[in-house]
Amino acid sequence: MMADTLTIALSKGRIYKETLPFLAEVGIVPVDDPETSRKLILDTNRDDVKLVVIRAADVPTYVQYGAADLGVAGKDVLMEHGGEGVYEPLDLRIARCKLMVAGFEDHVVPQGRLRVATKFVNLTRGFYAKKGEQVEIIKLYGSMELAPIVGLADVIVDLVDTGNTLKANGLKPLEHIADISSRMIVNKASMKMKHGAVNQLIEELRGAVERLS
Ligand code: PRT
Ligand code: MG
Repeated sequence: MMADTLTIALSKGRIYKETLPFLAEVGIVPVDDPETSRKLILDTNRDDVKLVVIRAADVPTYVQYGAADLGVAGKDVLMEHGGEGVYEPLDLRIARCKLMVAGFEDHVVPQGRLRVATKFVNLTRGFYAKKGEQVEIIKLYGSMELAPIVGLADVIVDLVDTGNTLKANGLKPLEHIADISSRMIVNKASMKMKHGAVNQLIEELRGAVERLS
């Protein structure tokens, strides 16, 4: 019988860079470099493993619909997506950061609803709903740190690593929402239909994470 082909969805940048050593440790080496190649589907040294390189926020969607069998996505992206149709069997412990509420230390709490700017609309709604707070969420696609400065929002919900970006804009972390790292996710149907290949790869990667991190 022919071996099942596995497609793994990754995003360029830190997730690709930090996943590469784990893939190498289990014997998967891409033939092309996504940072220089324009190809969106990368061959690897293994005929049965392909990589697709897409936007970070699109990884759960590709895996949910089975366009990729597996993927690597930040917990922030997974929380925002909702995790429908995917399993999350392995924490790769890479691309770590914190999801925080941030703003001016002395920001005035408005009479009406707090205005929160973020690209994480769903998870932000969930966070404040859990606290029983009614907020107005303003969807942005980037540069969230600007929003409080120009009066677009009272606070932001964003990822914080060193805190340098907040600091450079006069903002402070105010509330911790979640610790973030990247996770291996698997399409639920692939987990059944390609169980042998998927499970073997996950367990090999689990070992690689233990050895390398
Ligand atoms: O960049 P692009 O628009 O293509 O997509 P993306 O931002 O979704 O991808 P990418 O590669 O930037 O991030 C992928 C994943 O890395 C995220 O989903 C997180 O899980 C994780 N990660 C880890 C981070 C950071 N650390 C991080 N520091 N993602 C973003 N940042 C940004 C943050 O948004 C803020 O602008 O870095 C800035 C803060 O960094 P400090 O060090 O100044 O605090
Ligand atoms: Mg980015």
